[in-house]
Amino acid sequence: MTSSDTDLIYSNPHGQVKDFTFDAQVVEVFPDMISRSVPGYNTIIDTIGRLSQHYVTDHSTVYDLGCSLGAATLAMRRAITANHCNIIGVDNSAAMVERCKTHINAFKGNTPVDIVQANIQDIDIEDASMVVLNFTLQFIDKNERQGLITKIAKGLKSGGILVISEKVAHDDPACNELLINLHHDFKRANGYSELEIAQKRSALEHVMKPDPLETHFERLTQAGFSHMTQWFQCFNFLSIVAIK
Ligand code: GEK
Repeated sequence: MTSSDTDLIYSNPHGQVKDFTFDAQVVEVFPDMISRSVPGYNTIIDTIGRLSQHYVTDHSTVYDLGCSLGAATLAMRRAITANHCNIIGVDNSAAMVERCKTHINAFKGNTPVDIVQANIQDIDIEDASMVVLNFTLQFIDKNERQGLITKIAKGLKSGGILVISEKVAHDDPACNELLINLHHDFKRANGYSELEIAQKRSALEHVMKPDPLETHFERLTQAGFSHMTQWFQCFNFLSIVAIK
């Protein structure tokens, strides 16, 4: 069964597959696309909400970097119990930002939310008690990742947390292949065809560059975090939390 918000972007042959962009066509189908493509997405969003309840403190700022349609922002706004804090959602896609604002405004909440169109490499991070990079770092130029994580570490208050969720590349080729195959099985089980899986893979090849888990831990350590744990993994998708 399909509806107008079902992801059918790669269901017909594209000839030459173009690099993936977060444009208006993707925005239309984004919730369906991400929940059928990212194993554990809903669990991760729920857990981001739960973490915000514990870690967001009074008079602090919360950042949702690469916020897309604001799923993490909404989960946090629902769960935050701290007073006088605010959430800033940032995305560089104009189409995402426009739809995200409409989406956020459709729900009520006590914590003010500001959705900003910008590159996350260019924004200031200040007085933060929680920062979320939910499947965003993998789209940032590899040379800019350390600078971004270091900036976030500096902008976090003591005791504040950074959540990083990513697709990862396993160092061991046999394990990497096993995890990729399981992920493709997951997509098949969610109704994606072989053509859709293959074309999406080509579209993301030059755009999304996963790191191994060890690289994330090394980067966090270099940025000055001394507490970090991987709290979730399903196939080659995982989530880490680091505490300042
Ligand atoms: C969620 N966090 O639903 N600056 C700002 N935004 C960027 C940049 C950049 N340099 N590069 C990419 N983006 C969301 C899901 S999606 C993940 C995040 C996915 C944005 C991009 O426009 C897109 O909206 C988002 O990062 C990645 O919890 O689709 O796999």
